[in-house]
Amino acid sequence: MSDEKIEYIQWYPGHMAKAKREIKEKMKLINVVIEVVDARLPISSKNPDINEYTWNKQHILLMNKSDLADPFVSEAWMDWFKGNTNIQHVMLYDAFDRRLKAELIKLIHSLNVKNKFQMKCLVCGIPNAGKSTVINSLIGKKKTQIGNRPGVTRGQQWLSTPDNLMLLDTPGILWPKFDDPMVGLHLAWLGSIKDTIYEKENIAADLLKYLIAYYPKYVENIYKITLENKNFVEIYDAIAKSRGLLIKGGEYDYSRTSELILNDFKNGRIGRITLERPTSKTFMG
Ligand SMILES: Nc1nc2c(ncn2[C@@H]2O[C@H](COP(=O)(O)OP(=O)(O)OP(=O)(O)O)[C@@H](O)[C@H]2O)c(=O)[nH]1
Ligand SMILES: [Mg+2]
Repeated sequence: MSDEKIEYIQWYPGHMAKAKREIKEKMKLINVVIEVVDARLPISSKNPDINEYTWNKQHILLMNKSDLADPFVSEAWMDWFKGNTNIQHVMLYDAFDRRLKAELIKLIHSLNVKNKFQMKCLVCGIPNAGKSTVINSLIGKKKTQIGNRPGVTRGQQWLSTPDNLMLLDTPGILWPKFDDPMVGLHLAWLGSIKDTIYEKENIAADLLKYLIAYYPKYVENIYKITLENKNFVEIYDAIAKSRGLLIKGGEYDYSRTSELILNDFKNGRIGRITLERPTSKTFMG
């Protein structure tokens, strides 16, 4: 995919600027920052402004949704974070895994902070990274609303866990400008950008092109089609046909086909896919 063809996506609505202000106001109270990123996009889903919150706090980075990411690339990212950043604690995380939850609780309690008896943890990150799900799992009950779309949490909320942690759930925050247009595109594929601000069919087409180039077998398996000797439009048609997505008159329904591909990717049905890999040039601002 060449950059010129990519739709430039940007999403920084007023509620995010407000959410950022409200987090800053609370920072005096916070002992530990639990930053949640998406393991399928560990750097581009990491807010470059995060140092404003973490510089004098204990910092735990959760590479969440690791069950949806390529496990080999995730290991490479773990090494990269340990070797190239000063983040104290990095965990490959899955908010539905009880063993990891126990490990996280143990880690938080082991941290050297004031107010050890009621540690206050900020849970922050981009929209749809899984912040509220992580919190619910630590509480052991569904106390915060979750959903596989961005902007589910609209305001801050303090929640306490059975083992005396105070967790601050916060709305997902992005940043005013993505320097690289690929970042906006990738975040849209993950469901971290509101789907009314981009052209779904374009974003799905870019995703399908990426999948055909890097994961052709996954595409063949999930949609029960063959890619050989087909051009891009024929592949789109084959997916629509295989899933019976037709509109009146027997035409293929590109709108629903686009939706299908985006949802399958977002929910990890296509396979365990990581969109970025660490290289010797990877830099974290
Ligand atoms: N597979 C998988 N899905 C997860 C994981 N964590 C969260 N999810 C799903 O991701 C979606 C978003 O979760 P939320 O907890 O609402 O995300 P959030 O970061 O609070 O989102 P906002 O409040 O919109 O900023 C939900 O459908 C969750 O079920 C995980 O570790 N693995
Ligand atoms: Mg939330």
